[in-house]
Amino acid sequence: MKKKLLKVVLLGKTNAGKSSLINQIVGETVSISNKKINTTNQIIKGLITLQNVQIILYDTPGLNFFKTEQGNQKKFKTNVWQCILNTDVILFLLDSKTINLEDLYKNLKKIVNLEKKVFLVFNKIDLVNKDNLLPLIKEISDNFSIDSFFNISAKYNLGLDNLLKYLMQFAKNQPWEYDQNDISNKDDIFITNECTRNAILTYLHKELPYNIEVKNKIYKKLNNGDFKIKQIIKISNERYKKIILGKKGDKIKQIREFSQKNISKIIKSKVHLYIEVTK
Ligand SMILES: Nc1nc2c(ncn2[C@@H]2O[C@H](COP(=O)(O)OP(=O)(O)OP(=O)(O)O)[C@@H](O)[C@H]2O)c(=O)[nH]1
Ligand SMILES: [Mg+2]
Repeated sequence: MKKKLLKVVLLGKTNAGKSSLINQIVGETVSISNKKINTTNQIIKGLITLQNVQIILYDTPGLNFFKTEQGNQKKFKTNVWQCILNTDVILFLLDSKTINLEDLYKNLKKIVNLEKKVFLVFNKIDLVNKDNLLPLIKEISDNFSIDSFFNISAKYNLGLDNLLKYLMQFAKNQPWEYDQNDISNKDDIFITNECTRNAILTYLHKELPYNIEVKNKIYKKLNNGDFKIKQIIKISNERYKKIILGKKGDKIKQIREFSQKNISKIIKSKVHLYIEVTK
């Protein structure tokens, strides 16, 4: 069978469930998800190859990413825009519980004239009554030419088979860009660093989690099959150290344990995680 390729970009506000959807489709965690806002901070590709079709799913930072950080936002917008232009299909994801039509229309106006397929995906269908979405779908179709609407739950894997099947028909006769078994363009070190960033997002509040960077220092498979991983949390200000460590080191303990557990799940091995906090 001839090889086919399909490039799909996921767009939507922060917390719409873009990363959750990609992970559920790929079947592994390739992009961290969190109930805190602005979890994804760069474009990550999730990959799935079904028979002769390879699908590249581009996870993007939420459309309202850091409204206040002008420099960052500009760079991120350029990257996302280039990514959109490079793809065949746009999946615009909505959190069905918090739809703001004015905001949606503002975003749709920017993408509906690009001559790309645009699908509107109502996510978190587990939290709402589907029937309540019907008048909304009617109103949106009256105003924009949307190629198709879907109801899904990324978290509970509802409606995803249907969505995937539908997407596959838009694949083009093109060589694949990745190996058949690849699931992401990122390596294991990336996702293990991200697990610690996710733990920091979970256990620390306000702006602090957004001002740190996690780097890998040691990533080693031991003779018994366990992994020894050492990471550094890079902080921009010395005073953050106390906050990250917490009283008697209780915060960093929680962060380390949470991250270690998630890394173990992802790399399917026992992990010994060490974390250092430095400027
Ligand atoms: N109930 C429910 N929760 C969901 C569903 N999909 C995602 N979530 C939750 O919504 C939150 C945000 O999910 P993410 O996947 O991080 O959202 P995102 O769009 O990638 O967010 P950013 O990276 O910040 O742009 C997490 O707590 C998820 O568990 C769903 O179908 N149902
Ligand atoms: Mg995300």
